[in-house]
This record gives sequence, C-alpha cells and structure tokens, in this order.
Amino acid sequence: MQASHIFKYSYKKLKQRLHPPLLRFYHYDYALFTIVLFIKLRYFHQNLNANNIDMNRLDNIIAIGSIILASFWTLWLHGRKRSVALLLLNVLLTGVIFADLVYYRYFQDFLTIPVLLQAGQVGELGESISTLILRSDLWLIADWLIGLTVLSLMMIRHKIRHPEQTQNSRAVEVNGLSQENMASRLSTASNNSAASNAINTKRPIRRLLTGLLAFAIGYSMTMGPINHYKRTWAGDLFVGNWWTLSLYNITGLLGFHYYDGYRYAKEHFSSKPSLSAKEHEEIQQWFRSAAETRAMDKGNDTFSVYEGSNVVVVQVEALMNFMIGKTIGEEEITPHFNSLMKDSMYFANYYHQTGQGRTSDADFSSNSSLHPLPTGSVFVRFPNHNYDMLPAILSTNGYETGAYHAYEGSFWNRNAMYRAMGYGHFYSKKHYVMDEALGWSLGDKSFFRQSLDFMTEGNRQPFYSFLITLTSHHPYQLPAAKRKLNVGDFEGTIFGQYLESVHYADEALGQLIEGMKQKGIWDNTILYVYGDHDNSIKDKDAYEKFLGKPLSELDMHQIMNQVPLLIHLPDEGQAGVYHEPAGQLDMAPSLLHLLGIPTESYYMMGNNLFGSSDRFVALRSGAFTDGRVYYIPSADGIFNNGQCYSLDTRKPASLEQCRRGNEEAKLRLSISDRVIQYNLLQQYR
Ligand code: GP9
Ligand code: MN
Repeated sequence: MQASHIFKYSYKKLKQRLHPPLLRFYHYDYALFTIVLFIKLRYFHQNLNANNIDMNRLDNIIAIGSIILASFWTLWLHGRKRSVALLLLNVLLTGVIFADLVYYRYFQDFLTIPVLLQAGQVGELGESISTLILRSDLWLIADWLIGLTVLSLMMIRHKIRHPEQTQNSRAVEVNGLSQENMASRLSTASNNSAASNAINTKRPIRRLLTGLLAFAIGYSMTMGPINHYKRTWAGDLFVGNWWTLSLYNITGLLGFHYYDGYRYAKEHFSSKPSLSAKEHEEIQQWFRSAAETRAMDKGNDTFSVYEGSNVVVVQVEALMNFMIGKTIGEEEITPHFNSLMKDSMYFANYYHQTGQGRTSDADFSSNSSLHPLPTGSVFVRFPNHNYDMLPAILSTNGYETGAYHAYEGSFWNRNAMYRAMGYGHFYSKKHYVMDEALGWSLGDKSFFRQSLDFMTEGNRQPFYSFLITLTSHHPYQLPAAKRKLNVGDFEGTIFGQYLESVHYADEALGQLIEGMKQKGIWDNTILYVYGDHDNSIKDKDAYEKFLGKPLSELDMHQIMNQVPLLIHLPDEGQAGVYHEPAGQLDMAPSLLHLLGIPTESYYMMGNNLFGSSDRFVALRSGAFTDGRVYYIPSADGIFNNGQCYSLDTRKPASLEQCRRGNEEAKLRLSISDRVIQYNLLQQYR
C-alpha cells in the first residue's frame, strides 16, 4: 500500500481517537505545529549565546504570534491538505532557523535578503561549514524523526491487522484505480462521527473565519509587544541604528525576517517616481564635469608620484579637530598626532560629512566619494547597489585589500557591505585575540598591533588597509589604570573622559607608527588618518572652558563638524598645514591621484586634495563652505532662515553670498541620494 494512502487512513484514525469525548478542537495538527516551532525558536535562541539578549515573556508572545502569522493561512485548507501544508511549512521554517543558526555561528549575524542575493557571502562559510554544525542541532528535526517513526509504526501495524487490505491495494494499483477510489474505500471504514466532523470542517466560511481570527491573534501577539518596545526603550531602532542583533532582540527571529522582507520591498519595489530623462542628464552632466576637472589634475606634479605604495587608512573613533595641538595643564592631548604633523600634510579645515549612519557613513563617504543618506545608513539600506569604491578599484589595480575592525562583523551590516565594497578580507572581532579588553571591545593598541601583523603576513604588497578604531567611543570611560592625562577641572565629566580617551587613542596611534617602522613599511606606505565624526558632547560651556574663549555659533558649528585629517606621504613630501576646506568625500579621488590611477570613469563627488580647482564641502545637514563663506541651515530647512557667515571676518554676511552655494549643496546631496537609492551607477556604467 502507498504511504500516502496509509497517511490518509492514519490521519482519519487519529482524528477519531482524539475526537470526543476528550476535546472538540479540530486543529490538533495546528496546535502541534505551533508548539513544535516555538520549541525550535527557543532552541535557536539558546544556541546564539548572545550576551544581553534574553527571551522574556513578551518575547515568547512575539515568537508564538510570529509563528501564527507564518501559518494562519493553512487554516483555510481542509483537513488533510492543512496537515500537509503545515508539514511543508515546518520543513521550510526549520530550514530558515537552521540556516540562520549556522550563519550566525560564523558571522554573528542573520541571513537577510541582500545577503542571500549577494553572491559569495554565504559561500564564505564553505570551508568551515562542518565545524559550524553541531550534533545537538539534530534537535531541530527531532519532530520529523518522531513523526516518521510514528508513521512507520502505523504502517506496520496496519499491515499486520489488515493484510487483506494491503492485498486489495496491490490489486487496485495493478488495476490502475484512482487514488480517490482508494480513499473512498478507506473512508467507508470511518465511523459516522468522523464523517460529520469532515462535513463541519469542510465549511468554507467557517474555515475562512478561523484563518482570519488566527491572523488577528498572530498580528496582535506580534505587533502588540513590539509596539510596546518601540514606545518605551526601542524608539529609534527601526529608523537609525539598524543592527541585526538589536532588531532581533525586539522582533524575534521570524519577526526579524518579516521586517527584513518589508524593508527590502519598501526600498526596492515601492513606487518611487521614476527619474525623467532631464534628471538623468543633469546628474550625468554633473559627474562629467567633475571628471573633467579631475582629468586636468593629471598634469599636476603630485599625480602618480606614489604609484604602487601601500595605503593604510586609520579612521579614528570620535577624533575631533578642536584639541589637536592643544594642551591641558602642560600636557598635550594628542602628542603623537602633533609630532607626526611635522612630517605630514595636516588639513586644518577638514569636515566629517556623516549623517545618522555615523561611523558607517564616514567609512562609506571616504571610500565611495558619495554623500551618506539623509536617514539610516547606506551600509544597511543599500549594500548591494553599485558604487565606485576605493577597495574595489585598488584590488583591480593589483592591491591586497582588507578592512580591520575589532567589533562584531554584523554591526552596521559590515559583513555584507565589506564584501560588496570589494575587500579581500574583513578582520572583525573574532579574528583578534582579546588581550586588551577595553570599552566596547579590544583596546586600540592591541588592535593596531594585531592588525599590523595581519596586513604584513605573507608580505603581499601593495596593500590597502582600512582600520577603524573603537576605544575612544562614547561614553569614553577608560579604567583608571589607562587614564594618563590629568584633565584638571574636567575630572569626572564626560568632556574630561573624552580627552582621556583621545589621549589613549593617540598613544595607540604612536605605537602603530612605531610598528609600521619596525615592519619596514613606513617608507613605502601612505598613512591617511582622520576622525569619523564628533563626540556627541554638545555642552558649549565645556568647549569654551577648554579653549579659554567665548565661542560664536560659527565656532561651535565648525568645532562639531571638523575632524582632523593627516596624510603622511612615504618621503614626507608635501608636509605642511593646509587651510583650504576639505571633507571625507575627498579621500578616494585624492588617494587615487597620488597612486596614479585615473578617476575620470568613476562617479565620485569629492574634491581632489591634490587638484587645483576650488573646493566645495557640503555637509549632510545642508551646511556648506567654499572657504570664503560658511552656511548654517535652520532646522526648518528654509534657506532664508539659515545663517550665512563670512570666513574672513567670521561675522554674519548677507544671505545672498550663500545663495548659490546653497543651491550647489542641495544639488550635490540630491544627486548623491538619487545615485544611491535608484542604483544609478548600474544604469550608467
Ligand atoms: C562600532 C563602531 C561604532 O562598530 O562602528 O559605531 P558608531 O556608534 O560610532 O557609529
Ligand atoms: Mn564612530
């Protein structure tokens, strides 16, 4: 007898047994499915070993709600069809849970649609897959094993009890009778009560209502607690900081996947008005003229002077410009940076151009020479769109490329984004030995030492290494043993702690330079060091006290938006202080210029710091400077409500002097936004 017939028969038998007098609930299979999936989600959670993430009562409710949301539609199906649908759904969801678990063990991240669409990201698991699957994972399919055993036992028992039916079934198969005939024979064996149940459960309206009711219950169980979290402590989580784990902490695993699907659909399929031919032309024209300007710079004597040099970029967490070269008491805050300045190019008016994506925005802008987005982070929202990225360009020019950051690889979606950016390697927290636990993760000193070992391993040169430090991260609390700066009156304040953290990061930078010299790469490496963004301390009094003078609106705005940039060239060429405005978008075209890699075919918006054209720096807020004026927009975004300053007098100037610059800043920001959101480079290249 065929297994399907046995299944059909056993199903009816089971239903008869479970039916009166015990319960009058027709959906045992549905209840069983929900319980089993819930247990699997709990198993998944326990296996994450994710610090600080508990599954409390509300999270359990969300988990059950999200299972119901995945399965409510099966209640629209009748009897056996429903059971089969639930079985298939069980297999599918178990597959999702298992895939996430394995992926998490490697990347400390969950699978998302962009990751699945990105070739290679999952493939990276290849070699280590066997170490990522544990024997205990068999628990995830324990229900399948039990189910199969029960079914087999039923088949055997049926064969023993009804050998004649088995014979009949063979005869039927031989005679070619349809399965429906077989089913009707078996159903004659059912009793009247089962038949009446079948009539009941066949009622379509009743099934429709049951399904809808389940949907409503599932939706409330899922969204009720999530909305509660959003109202209380997780307000911004769905807007700004999109970190997979923090989202999971709120939504649970299935909820996370629903959200990922919703987010992907919203970004990619929601009807954005399509761009007109005129808009396309305007955008392309802008890039053409920027490329022509850069092409002229090829005649400058700095072009290609450092061809083939290694490049080490250090993006220092929250390193601001206002305390560079300054002392507190008699002590310099950044003695190593200050001493390196003597042999380097120091850009005294360099701006961070970040938005909500903070560190990830600084990284994105510097490497792509495009502006970050007005909301969220490009790393998370559009990791798979096309950009002209410095690591990818350098790797096609024969460079070994690596990103180095001793924190969770999933933070800011770095695992996915760094692959998309064309890095050959991403060294994240799991690659480092935690021999200097400090703040969020590994201290910068050990981070630099180990990163240097990684990048010089095997002597594969030239290399491009992008390092992101972390110790000087908000709230800047160093343990007493690491605090070496006497911050005087600032002792015990967050501003004082910030100075101490920067002092530590500066010492680490000094050790990196020493390490580079010891490894013999100092003389053939361009070192490019800058701060990622401000320190989030907006207390004007603290800055006035530190700098010993009253600060105007213009002073304060520049303080909060300027980060230092230092470029050390292999032969100490071009050393000096540069006052022209510059910004993070300028990194890629400037480095490519020094390396002699033409940039005309690239869609880049930044200045070439080695070019001769006028500078223009637009900040994400819409503020801008061209070195002559500085415009600070008002919160309402209305041009006339903003303030135009003259940088000569440092006094307010007439708005007219800022009007054209304001239009240019808005144009650049909107061109950049459209390039990113519409994936324009895919069309233009
Ligand atoms: C952590 C680092 C810090 O990985 O990116 O991010 P931030 O909070 O500065 O954006
Ligand atoms: Mn940062």
